[in-house]
Amino acid sequence: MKITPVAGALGARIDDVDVRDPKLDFDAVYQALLDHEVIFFPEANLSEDEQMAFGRQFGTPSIFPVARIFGATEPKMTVIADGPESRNAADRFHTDVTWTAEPPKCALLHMEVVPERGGDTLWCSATAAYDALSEPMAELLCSLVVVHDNEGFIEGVMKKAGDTADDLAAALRRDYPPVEHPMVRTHPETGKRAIMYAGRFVSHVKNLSAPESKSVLDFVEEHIKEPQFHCRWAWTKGDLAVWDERSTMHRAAADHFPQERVIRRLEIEGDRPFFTPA
Ligand SMILES: O=C(O)CCC(=O)C(=O)O
Ligand SMILES: [Fe+2]
Repeated sequence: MKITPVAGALGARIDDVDVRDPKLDFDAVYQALLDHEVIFFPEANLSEDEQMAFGRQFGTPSIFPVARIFGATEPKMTVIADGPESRNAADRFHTDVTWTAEPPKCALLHMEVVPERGGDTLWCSATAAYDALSEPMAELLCSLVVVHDNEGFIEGVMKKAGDTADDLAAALRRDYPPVEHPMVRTHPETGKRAIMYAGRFVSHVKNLSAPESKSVLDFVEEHIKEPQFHCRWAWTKGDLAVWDERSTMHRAAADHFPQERVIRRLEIEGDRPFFTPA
């Protein structure tokens, strides 16, 4: 197993390993995930079952809220496809499904259809972004609680499905009301602090006036755009990426429209985010 960092802040590729191998040193893989925050397995070429089996080693595969509303009782991959009819919507840095009380711990994304040009994914180290804050700004962010909701997600669903999604939107609002998360979270395993931010899943900062909340969120959105916190993966079909949702944010470059792009994503269940004061 050969681990090679791909950028300064985060990300490593892992070569010379078959994740299907029953003798896989999973502890070393998991440590690489904690150390590098996102790990890449070039041309892993996994079937759906193989991705699920590998995913189970990280924890309990989660049932995506939409699938749950449609009655799913077993975890299933989410296939995210975009093309001439629908643009890629993951075009802002976010952490996944933060509009639930216990957002995922990590995610496994397998590339199915790669556009001829463009279509990279970027990750941002939320720990590096936290570490770069000045002391007074870090102190301010550590004191804040942020309200996350699914309005931005519902908007995307409605755009794709139109009015037929009315019932789904109502069910999403009923089953997943707005939820509060710390602005800075403590990683439950490494103890590191990370900025918890989720783009269009973020509603407002609790207890701040509307303009104060907007200013703080604008600052965070601007701060995390700094390329020194990022790594970027140019996909080949069959590549697998695994990222720690607790220490990273990610976004699609979303520069391949109108070409088709298809990914298969599995989320692993996480715990309630928390902040531990020093
Ligand atoms: O399409 C991408 O590159 C990223 C999509 C995304 O946000 C996700 O899979 O959670
Ligand atoms: Fe995402």
